[in-house]
Amino acid sequence: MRDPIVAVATPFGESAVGIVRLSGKGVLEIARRFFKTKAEIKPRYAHYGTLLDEKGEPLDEGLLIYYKAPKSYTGEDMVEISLHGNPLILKRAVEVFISGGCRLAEPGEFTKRAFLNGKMDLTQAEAVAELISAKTDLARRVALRQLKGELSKHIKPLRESLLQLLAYIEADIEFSEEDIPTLTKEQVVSMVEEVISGIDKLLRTAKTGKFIREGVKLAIVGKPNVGKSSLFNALLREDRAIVTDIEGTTRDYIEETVNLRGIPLVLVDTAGIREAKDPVERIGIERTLKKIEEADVILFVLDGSKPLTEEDKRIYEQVRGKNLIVVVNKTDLGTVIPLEIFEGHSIIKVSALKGEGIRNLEEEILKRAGVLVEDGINVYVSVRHEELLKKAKGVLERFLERYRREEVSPEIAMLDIREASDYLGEIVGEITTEDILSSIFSRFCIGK
Ligand SMILES: Nc1nc2c(ncn2[C@@H]2O[C@H](COP(=O)(O)OP(=O)(O)O)[C@@H](O)[C@H]2O)c(=O)[nH]1
Ligand SMILES: [Mg+2]
Repeated sequence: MRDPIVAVATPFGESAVGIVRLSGKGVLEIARRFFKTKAEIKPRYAHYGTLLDEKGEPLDEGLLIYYKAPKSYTGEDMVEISLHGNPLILKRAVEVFISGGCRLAEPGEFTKRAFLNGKMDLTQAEAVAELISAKTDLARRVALRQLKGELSKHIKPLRESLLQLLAYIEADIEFSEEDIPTLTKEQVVSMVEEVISGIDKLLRTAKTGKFIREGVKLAIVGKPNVGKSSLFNALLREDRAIVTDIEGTTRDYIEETVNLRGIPLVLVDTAGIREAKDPVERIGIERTLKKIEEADVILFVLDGSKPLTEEDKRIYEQVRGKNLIVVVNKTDLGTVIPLEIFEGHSIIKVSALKGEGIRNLEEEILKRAGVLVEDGINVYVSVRHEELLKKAKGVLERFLERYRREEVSPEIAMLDIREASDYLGEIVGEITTEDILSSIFSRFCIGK
């Protein structure tokens, strides 16, 4: 068991209850010194008692639960004490346990220990952080499935296949003189191809995975007065941005997030792009251009009730190469604008003022972003997983190409297959280094 650590597990602020948790060697003895109960402390029972400070003065009263290793979150002896949720009390309680021999836990250290003690694999540990930070119900469901090991269930068989292949090749090298069953060339190729196709299936979830976790970034652009802020408000279903008929009302961008069927839409209402003399507006326009760069989808808004202007065309030239939806607004005033030049783009007609066509637009946004929610697969890989999957796939493809041309010796084949299987192992944490772990767990907060 590792050295005893302590941290507050609940958020800072006044609340009904606040929890201090301890994990590691000797935590029960440390807790007993300061927490006085009538009865003997038994594992998995709630014990009412009084927490004393370093001088033996009562600090608070609360409930203590002891979890005996290995049946605890971290796999070590753990103690959780529920006190009144006052930050002062919780801070003092931590100090008391530090005086008793604990040290303050690092960010994510409880979960890191759970991983190191084999209570969960790396994808599950990552899911803990995602479950806590999930912003939509879909994000929560995805995180929970990953926490239950669903992603590992997809990764591990792929790695197993590669390890099996490795064993065959190894046997081939060692016993090449003897008469033992080996794989035919076709069998090797089909095994590797199957692994690649399994990897592809997971890779296809990466984009949606990123959207579920981070949201789809949308920039609303167009010349002044076409109704960008009105559209922003209509999508938010809230009057957030200021709408007037004065050009240049929105001088800086405004950003808000709305939940669209489980996908966070990060909406950016931008300042109209135009030649501005006002320095404030000019800065706003520069910042707008940056938001356009970062956007996954751009809503290019036109006033459909008026003819197209040079200004519209100029803005169109700036954004036409991007992932674009042409939004023809103010349909309640009739549509006179010519749309031929936008052929090839999605065109959606709306009235931001009346809220018409907004649902259509939402559907189109998900489609243009490439969100893929139900596809028979119920896991969505993260950016870290995606990188490793791509590396594994790259190695396997290079291997196959040379293997087909009979350019690989069994020794080289072993190196390639081993490399690919190590990348997959890194996803679930069967292969890890201290660097990998600290980059993952440092993103957690203290007490997790
Ligand atoms: N009739 C009508 N007027 C609209 C519509 N959308 C916006 N407007 C009006 O157009 C003007 C400019 O709107 P605003 O959203 O501030 O445009 P922005 O400068 O592009 O942000 C305001 O007077 C809005 O009320 C619409 O769909 N129909
Ligand atoms: Mg505006």
